[in-house]
Amino acid sequence: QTYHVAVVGATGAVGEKMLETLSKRSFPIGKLTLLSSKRSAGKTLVYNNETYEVQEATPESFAGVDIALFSAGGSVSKKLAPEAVKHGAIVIDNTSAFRMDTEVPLVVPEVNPEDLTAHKGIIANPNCSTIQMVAALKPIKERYGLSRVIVSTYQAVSGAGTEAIEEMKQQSRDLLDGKAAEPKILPVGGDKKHYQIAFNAIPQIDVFQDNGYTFEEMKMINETKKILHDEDLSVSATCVRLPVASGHAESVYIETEATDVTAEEIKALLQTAEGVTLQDDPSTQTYPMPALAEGKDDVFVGRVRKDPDVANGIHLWVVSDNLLKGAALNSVQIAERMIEMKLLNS
Ligand code: 11C
Repeated sequence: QTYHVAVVGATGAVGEKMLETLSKRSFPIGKLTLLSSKRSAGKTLVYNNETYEVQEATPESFAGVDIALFSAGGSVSKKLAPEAVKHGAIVIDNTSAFRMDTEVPLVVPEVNPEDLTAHKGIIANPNCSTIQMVAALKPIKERYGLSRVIVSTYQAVSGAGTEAIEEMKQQSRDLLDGKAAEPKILPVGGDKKHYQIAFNAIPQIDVFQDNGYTFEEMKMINETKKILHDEDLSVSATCVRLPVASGHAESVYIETEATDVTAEEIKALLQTAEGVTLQDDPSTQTYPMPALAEGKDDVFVGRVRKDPDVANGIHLWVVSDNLLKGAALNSVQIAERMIEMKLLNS
């Protein structure tokens, strides 16, 4: 059986990775429709050696579509995802538009695939920084219980789109040439101030909320609780943008419910966890890094060690390609899992 797949936001950073991922995994596509905003419509893209013209996404674009992968920004999803569902499509939405909607499952297939059964047409793909963290934490929570998570992120500019990658490169060239950097986009396109990202670290991803946290930090807090089905879990986040093109890194401090867990036990557990690769050997300086994770599917975990003072405290370093497991790959894996679970119209 094959499916009519639509990619909304096909020309963006995640859209490009979605096409690569669908092709690489030989997703059973019978028909492919590539959609975008009016601005990018008319561009051509190649999929499996065939050239496709990208069309402007409208409600009518979804006639006959089985699976619509959305990654064109929250406002496009809010407007068009319900239209796609009306036309009978299953929507897998990579934006934050519906993630906290109680009617919408928020899914990482290795973590909470069972939530897919409750879908009403839209399934939300979590934020990239949340996905890689919960993939590492789920097996630990299951075996040892989890009471607290404190995460600090080191996030790549590709999370803010292709223009942000270009901004980082241009600023780097300008500064090395002795010219001034010209910040235009980061930290947030529409915010009042912009700061240099080249040779810098910016402790702001997305806009500030009234509680002093940024929206990215609140996404990590709220999405983690929803995906792990644990509203009582204490979660706090500090999200920082670094001049790295691809691959988010996270320093994660956790407290388990069990008090006698060793770092070796956590490592042994993660060694066999689905979608996780342990890279942890101080004697050979082995640990995950964004440059090693780029282009790879897994979530990489290393630097596992006990807190020196807190009996149930453990530190982890978690790295993954934010455009793959953090976005495109997770969306495609959701579609694959729905096929396996017979949750798609046949
Ligand atoms: C970033 N995590 O790195 C963001 C990008 O809610 O899907 C993903 C935004 C989202 O800037």
